[in-house]
Amino acid sequence: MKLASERIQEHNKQYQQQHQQKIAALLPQLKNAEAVIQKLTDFQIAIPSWALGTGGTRFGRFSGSGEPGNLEQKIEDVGLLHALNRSSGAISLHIPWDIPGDPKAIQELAAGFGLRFDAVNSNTFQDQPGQAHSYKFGSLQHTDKKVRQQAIDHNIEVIKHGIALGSDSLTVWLSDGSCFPGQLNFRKAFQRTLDGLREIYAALPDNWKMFVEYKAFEPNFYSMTVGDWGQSLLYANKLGPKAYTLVDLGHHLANANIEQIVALLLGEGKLGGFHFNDSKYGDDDLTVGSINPYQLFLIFNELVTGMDERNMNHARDLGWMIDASHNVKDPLEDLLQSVEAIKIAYAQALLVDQPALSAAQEANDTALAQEILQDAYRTDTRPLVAEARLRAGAALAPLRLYRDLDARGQLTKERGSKSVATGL
Ligand code: PSV
Ligand code: MN
Repeated sequence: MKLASERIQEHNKQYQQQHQQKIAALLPQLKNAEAVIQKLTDFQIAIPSWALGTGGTRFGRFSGSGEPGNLEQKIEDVGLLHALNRSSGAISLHIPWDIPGDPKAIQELAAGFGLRFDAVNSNTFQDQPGQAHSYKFGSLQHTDKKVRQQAIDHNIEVIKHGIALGSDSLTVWLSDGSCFPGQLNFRKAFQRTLDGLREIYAALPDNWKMFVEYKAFEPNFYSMTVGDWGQSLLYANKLGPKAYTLVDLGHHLANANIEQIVALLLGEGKLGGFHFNDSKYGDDDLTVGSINPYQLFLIFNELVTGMDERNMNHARDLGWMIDASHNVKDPLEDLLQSVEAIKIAYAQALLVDQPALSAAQEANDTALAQEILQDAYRTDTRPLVAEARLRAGAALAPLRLYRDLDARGQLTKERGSKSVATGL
């Protein structure tokens, strides 16, 4: 479904006056509004190809309608999101869920929507039909060399798909681990995994990055071989300068201080990328910002200061991606909400008076430090985010326009009510 720019202009005309009032009230309160708006315009968040259909839990999946049935349709969906918000200018593919048949044609299709290809993701956490060896007892950690080799070969294959699409990073998430004490020799599992990652690392083109994603639990509930940021950092440090840790917000034990983890990884120059989502109990894959927006803001505060200290480009130097599963909401609506929540938190973090915060910290003025942070957090940054969208030619209220267009109805007419997307 293509969205004509006239339709966006028509929508913006309708909400222009309301928006002008809000932005006019906010701007005089801010010192750096123009710089913030520019940063918001530049900041793009990649959409995972597996989040465009309805997800599920192990108890079932209640599919929606008009879901994308192939990679082309997934790209069209991300194109629609990007037309609405001009903030979702990249797509991340999971192989083999989304193998591009004709990479050149796929790249052209994506470019037509203004999209590039973000990190490619390998999958050694499921057995595929016809696969020679099973990953039931792990992939890179496996006791059998043949299984490990199969997992290495798969990752190298994924890199090749990525090269053909113009991607420049590989995300490796391993579900390897154990379910019961005694099942696994931890040190051997670590060493085998490291050896496998080294072979994959050796196949990376010079300009590529490898992201090592960690997860504390699931599917193995006793130990995970890349279970936390410490383990991921160990691998990344041993692998070399192209390897980084990837933080998925849902992959921590409850109440983990993620902002501190982010600060330290950035300080070490080893934070590579992000998977945004939110959770109440575990890896619930809920819409980012829907449960704990303050934590999201605190994370962004560390990201902004940490990146600034290292002279990093906020938009380009880390991989930004959503990784969520949409069980009850329309996935496209959920993704619009996710991007909005990320940008609101980013804008709030850009408003923190960093010199004042730093002075309060040095003076051990705890109350003042909290005031400074919360002052920024309690600023309604939505008009700034909307202004950035307006200037980029996107919709002032993307979700409202999506509904006014009856986009899901249109997609259902085109694709039918029973199409089920590959992925989660
Ligand atoms: C695992 O829970 C994960 O976060 C990894 O990023 C996977 O690639 C993705 O979800 C899809 O299952
Ligand atoms: Mn993830």
